[in-house]
Amino acid sequence: MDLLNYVNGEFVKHSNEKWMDVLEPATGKKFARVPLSSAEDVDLAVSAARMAQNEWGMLSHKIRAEWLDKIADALEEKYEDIAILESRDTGKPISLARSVDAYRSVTNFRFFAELIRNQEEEEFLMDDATNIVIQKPVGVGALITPWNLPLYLLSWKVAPAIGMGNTVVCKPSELTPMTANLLMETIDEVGLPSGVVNLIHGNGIGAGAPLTSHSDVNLISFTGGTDTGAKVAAVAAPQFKKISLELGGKNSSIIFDDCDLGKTVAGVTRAAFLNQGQVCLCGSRILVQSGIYDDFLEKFIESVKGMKIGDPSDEETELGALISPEHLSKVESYIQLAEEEGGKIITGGRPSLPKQFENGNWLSPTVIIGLKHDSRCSTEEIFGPVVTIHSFETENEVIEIANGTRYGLAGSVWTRDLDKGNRVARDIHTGMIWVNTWLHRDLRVPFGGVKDSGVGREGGRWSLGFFSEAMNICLKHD
Ligand code: TXE
Repeated sequence: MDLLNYVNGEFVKHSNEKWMDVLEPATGKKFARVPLSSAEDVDLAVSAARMAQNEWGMLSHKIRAEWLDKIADALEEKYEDIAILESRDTGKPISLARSVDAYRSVTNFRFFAELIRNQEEEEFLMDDATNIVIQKPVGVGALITPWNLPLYLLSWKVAPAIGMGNTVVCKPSELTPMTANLLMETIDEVGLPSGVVNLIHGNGIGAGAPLTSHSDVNLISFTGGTDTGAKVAAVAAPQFKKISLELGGKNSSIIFDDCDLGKTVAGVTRAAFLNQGQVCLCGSRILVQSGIYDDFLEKFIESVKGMKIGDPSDEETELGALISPEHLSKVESYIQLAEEEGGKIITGGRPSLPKQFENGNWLSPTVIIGLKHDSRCSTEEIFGPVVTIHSFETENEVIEIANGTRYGLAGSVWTRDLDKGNRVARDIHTGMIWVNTWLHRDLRVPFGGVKDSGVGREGGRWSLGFFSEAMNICLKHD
């Protein structure tokens, strides 16, 4: 299947003859081709978005919210298609593609429809004047997404962006273009006005960079690696574009000796290895209070070894393949580094799987102990099924360890004492902390990180604020 770009309400070929094979991470088999578009294609898409923006921006919040509902309804019809396609394109287990990717993609559109429908102008009254604050569209938005949660993250951006009156050009990862294509087919089917949502396939150099640097792009919402985020910011800043960056993470799971050990082992295993550890929120540094270290380690290893790895289309599978051979070798290079840094690998390595998977990107969940908490492996983002485990004595010590990386995205604290959980959370320099849970998501709360995990917040009213320009009109009374 040769994918096409989606520009001004039409599926169109890109302007050159450059393509990239789309491979199944589980088998290495080619199953589609994605266009490697260029600046020329990007320019057409931005022009289409620009042409459509004025009329789209003048519609009421209510009308635009109805369009979001229409897209949600149409996506819901394709729930199983989304799950199957996302699982095939990313290598993640079908159960995860259903419960996380398909579920959240529909929910994102529904959630923002509801939130935007009920948006009202704000008033601030003075004795002699009335201040009215309105939220105007920013203009044309560039939405750039990564390969780990393709439709989940694309829908997270498209829904509030167009809901607030902007028009957009989407640029999904070249590694996982399939469900972005399904979203365009859906948008086309519901008859969304042409030019409101456009999509250009391609890689960072050929399509991503021309899009972020385009003079007619007013806003960029980017999710991806920290290094790439820095490049995007460097291009956007001098042009004063509005920018939101959701970047990498190296999140700590902090386990106190008064935790519920059974629940904690299950929760920390899920936080460590969901989506093969390829989620920026994953808990890849496990910090255990010394009193329960041995007990936790024994139960955690048992839990990890019990995870079913293999065929992503098997309902029972808990761990699928990594996204690409290049990413697999990046992750394995960190495991090698861990040994050089004095770490001990308790479990891991290449799994033995049926022949049909021999060309897939497979790695068993890997647990490393004995590393210093400031070693490279326990402070740099590995973004695979690899965790390092460290012990600590006191609350102050673990807060210092948890804050000892360049990142500040998320983390979790496990203790029966919620006051302690709440207290410790406040001293951790991240955008989010879960206490006795992980990835428990209320879409109304702010999502994003500090330090090298990014800039800005999306989610709930924070998305509405980012995807609009607040304006104050002050009416002086006679
Ligand atoms: O991200 P990239 P990738 C981290 C994780 C992973 C690393 C690379 O560490 O190893 O990022 O993953 C487009 N201008 N996360 O390759 O390279 C690119 O085509 C504009 C964390 O997915 O940052 C893709 O669409 N765009 C992250 C998108 O940017 C450019 C989830 C992301 O690509 C560009 C995934 C450029 N110069 C990876 N270069 C999270 N926080 O969830 C590339 N792109």
